[in-house]
Amino acid sequence: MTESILLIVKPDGMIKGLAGHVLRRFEETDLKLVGARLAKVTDQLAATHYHHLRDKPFFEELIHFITGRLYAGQGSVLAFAYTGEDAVRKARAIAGATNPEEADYRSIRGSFGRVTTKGVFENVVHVSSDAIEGEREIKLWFHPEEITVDLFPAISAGGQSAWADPGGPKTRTGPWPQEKV
Ligand code: DAT
Ligand code: MG
Repeated sequence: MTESILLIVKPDGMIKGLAGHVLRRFEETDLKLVGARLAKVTDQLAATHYHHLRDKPFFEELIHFITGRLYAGQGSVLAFAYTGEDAVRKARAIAGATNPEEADYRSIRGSFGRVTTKGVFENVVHVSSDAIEGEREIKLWFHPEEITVDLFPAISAGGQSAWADPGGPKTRTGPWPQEKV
């Protein structure tokens, strides 16, 4: 099944100089890169992105981590959108398990991640957990015109474009979408 996922090189990955390595690992797959963006993560974006974890004891530390506050504000992130056959499984295999101590040593998290003494999982990358999350996260992180193929329906009005259904819970099926012209 064709799926789309959001990949993020998290602040620890950026500071360690791993963006090129992560990109190379994804270039070695048959997934198609359809969006890329350098961002400084705001509290609002972080909280919306990780809304499913808001009741967890580590939530506050997680927000400090992904916004870059753990790194004296140094931590920008790179966000990428990928689409392709079985994208969730392929991307999560490259990333490895959530806890870097439990991740396969050959995965990105297993090779380069660590758990800090405060219990923060510095796990280098984010990858969407399923296709529904992939759609939600791509729509959260990107404007429609930043995605190079028509992944999801968008509307435009007054020179502005927006996702037709921002929280869209649907999963796509079928072949890769048409290139935009
Ligand atoms: P994943 O990032 O593998 O999809 P998730 O969505 O459950 O995992 O959690 C998001 C992030 O939250 C994860 O990358 C690191 C952090 N996290 C999850 N579980 C944690 C835990 N038990 N202790 C500390 N951080 C945790
Ligand atoms: Mg997740």
